Amino acid sequence: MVPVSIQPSDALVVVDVQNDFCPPRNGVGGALAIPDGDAVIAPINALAARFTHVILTQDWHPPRHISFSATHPGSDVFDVVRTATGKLQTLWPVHCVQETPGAELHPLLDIPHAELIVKKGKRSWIDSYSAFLENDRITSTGLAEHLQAAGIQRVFVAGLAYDFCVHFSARDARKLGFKTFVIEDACRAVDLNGSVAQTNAHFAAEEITRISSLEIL
Ligand code: VGL
Ligand code: ZN
Repeated sequence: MVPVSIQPSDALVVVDVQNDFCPPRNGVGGALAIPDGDAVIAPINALAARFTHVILTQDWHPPRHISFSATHPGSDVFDVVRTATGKLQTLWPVHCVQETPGAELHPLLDIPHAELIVKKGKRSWIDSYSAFLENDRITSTGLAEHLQAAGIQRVFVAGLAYDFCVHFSARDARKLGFKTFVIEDACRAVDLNGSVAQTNAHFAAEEITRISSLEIL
């Protein structure tokens, strides 16, 4: 265990802690519920209070988004298809539709000082797992520019899902030159076809550090 102390030039990126990725609560959310997804909220709230810079992301899809199996007649949820842009796309249940309760940030998330909310996956023809670059790998969400302007040097990533949006956000942060940490106990995974093992292999190869929130001083 190598403790890391939080600096003013660190940023916490809280990925997609939204109703649809958590078990339903009072009949709201759960469209793409990640097992135990709401268990990330308590550690994230506790950590966020100690960071000067906190950014939230929000999956924010139009109604007939390319990532929904309902948009592809004859397909099933979790099928992988090749889209018109040549990218492989995993198909999901309809989730996080713009302006619906399922797309709202989870009501127990308590980060009043969050400085930016990055909405991603907004365009019907392209998905965006990463908080930085959409899946065309060209279109910027603006987060990199925001962090660079704020003088951020290290990025800490937490949230949902470990093996999709946390995975791609952390790798892009690292590629952009930030020292990057993923706070494992503040994440939960979908775990689809070995996706957690693949995520861990990429993190190891790309010098992305997996830590526990207990190691953050
Ligand atoms: C996510 C699948 C589809 C995520 C978003 O936040 O990890 N996963 N859309
Ligand atoms: Zn999505």
